[in-house]
Amino acid sequence: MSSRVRRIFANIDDGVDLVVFANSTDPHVDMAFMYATGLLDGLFEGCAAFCYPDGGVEVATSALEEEAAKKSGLPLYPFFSRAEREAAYKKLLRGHRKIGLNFSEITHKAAEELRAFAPKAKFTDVSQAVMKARLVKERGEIELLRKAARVASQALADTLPSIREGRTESDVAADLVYAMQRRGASGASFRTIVGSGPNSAEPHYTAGPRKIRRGDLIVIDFGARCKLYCSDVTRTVVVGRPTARQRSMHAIVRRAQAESLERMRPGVKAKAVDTTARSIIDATEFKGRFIHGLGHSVGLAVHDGGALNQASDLVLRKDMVFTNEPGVYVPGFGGVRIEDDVLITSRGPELLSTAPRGLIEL
Ligand SMILES: [Mn+2]
Repeated sequence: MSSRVRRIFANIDDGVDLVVFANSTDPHVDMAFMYATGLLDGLFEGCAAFCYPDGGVEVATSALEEEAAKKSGLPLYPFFSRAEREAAYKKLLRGHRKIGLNFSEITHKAAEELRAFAPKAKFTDVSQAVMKARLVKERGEIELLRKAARVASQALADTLPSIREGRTESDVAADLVYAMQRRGASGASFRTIVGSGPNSAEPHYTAGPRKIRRGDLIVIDFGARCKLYCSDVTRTVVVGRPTARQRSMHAIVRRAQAESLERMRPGVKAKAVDTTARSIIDATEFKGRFIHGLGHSVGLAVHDGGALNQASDLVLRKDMVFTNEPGVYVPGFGGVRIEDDVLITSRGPELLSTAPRGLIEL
């Protein structure tokens, strides 16, 4: 993993001589720890990776995780007790003057602890450098993202036949997660969204006891996690025959996705991709109803750092992976969203998720 660590340091320009990724208790485990060590399973609560400018990495690990940590092939500093942990951290911090931390993920408490262990060192935020390094995926990462997207696409196909009038949103979400895990996912990459009828108009609704009714638009937003790598896919279905308005809503979102997808090539500004989708929707009766950004980077985290939105200054590069997920939401009526995971290649966009993109009628 030394190339990853060197890439992080290449994005830091102010004399940092050590970067520490320090985990607290789940869910406050920094995926940058997994990135820097290359570890693909284990929990590593209270553990830390110490990364050096030459690409070297050493791991302070609890005895509980020692067997898992060995898979990294990195030098390990196992600890059994709090006192041993403190001694290991102090030894690894000794002599370093400027220490980089991932301010986006480290807890305040963990940062304070490191300051106490190394009172003479200066601490600085390297979260931008970490984010930039993680944006560009390696071969192995792409294969895992491809698998996560494939598993999600297959799981949707498994689940669609069971979506019908009278079943609850929670029933459908449970079926989907079960199908993903049966197909090799370690779990869902985030809480599955099944928003039916009026609930489909809330972009981050989850799933509840509401029973599906005939004529409902249902937004299904879900993802698989394979060896920590995430997928994030959304499809919209209708139970029964869609109305003209439902059809036109879906057709507009689909066109916004198709045209913005074409722009997902190396050298194109992330903001411009968002603009393409947004201007299509804003030219219709659904003006102003696309109430979130077009997409986000996906990797070890579902929201992996980079964004396709109006605030982004990112330029797309080969081997980045983003979602493309335009949507329109009409309170009281319903919503439509179509989301795919897209790999940027020198030949253009490659769709990792494969589920059919049309309005699915059940
Ligand atoms: Mn998403």
